Amino acid sequence: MSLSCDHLVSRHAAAWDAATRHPFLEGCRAGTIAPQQFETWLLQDFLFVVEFTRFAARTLAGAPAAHFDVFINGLAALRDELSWFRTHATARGLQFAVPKQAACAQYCRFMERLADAPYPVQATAFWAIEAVYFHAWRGASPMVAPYDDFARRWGSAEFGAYVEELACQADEALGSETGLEQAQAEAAFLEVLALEARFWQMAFARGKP
Ligand code: HMH
Repeated sequence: MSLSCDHLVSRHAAAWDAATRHPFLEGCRAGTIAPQQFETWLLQDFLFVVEFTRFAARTLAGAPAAHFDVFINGLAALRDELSWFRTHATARGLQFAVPKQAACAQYCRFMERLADAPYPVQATAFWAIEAVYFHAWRGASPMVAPYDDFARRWGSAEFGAYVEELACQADEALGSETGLEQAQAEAAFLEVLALEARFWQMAFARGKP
């Protein structure tokens, strides 16, 4: 049987939950998150998205031409996202010239390592990275202001439709692959889940005394 994105999520339900539910998100929903926690996430996520944009470009580079449109639209959305992050940071008086924290640096190194992976593995990891954000923010919606703006960015039906397109492309790529590459895709999926949980925890722990 060929591997699919749906299988991956149902096969690893506990790890999926750990990546998409966190007290950080509950704090944003309820408005109880401390500014220092939120701002840690904001700055580190910007640094993450810079590297994620590079990963998007590399994934596009190895994709069949029929998959270009979805990635090109994704890259355009990332361009807007980077400028949106800058607007939010400026409004809060924050500077992006901060070092990456360990959890962020580890996630970025993972995406760099995927440069050598076959396209089906990259497509699966790319889908997973967007899919966890959709489920995480949507699952904790609606959020109180000012966090509602963030929940809408990744929790919207429109973003969900994009994630679905990414899943279709990853499924198609996985369908024609050998067991070895499917195993590699599954390992990358699990690594994304572990890195996500660690990223939430990094931001959450930052604001604690
Ligand atoms: C940590 N994971 C993290 N940040 C993001 N912005 C996304 C996923 C989705 O783009």
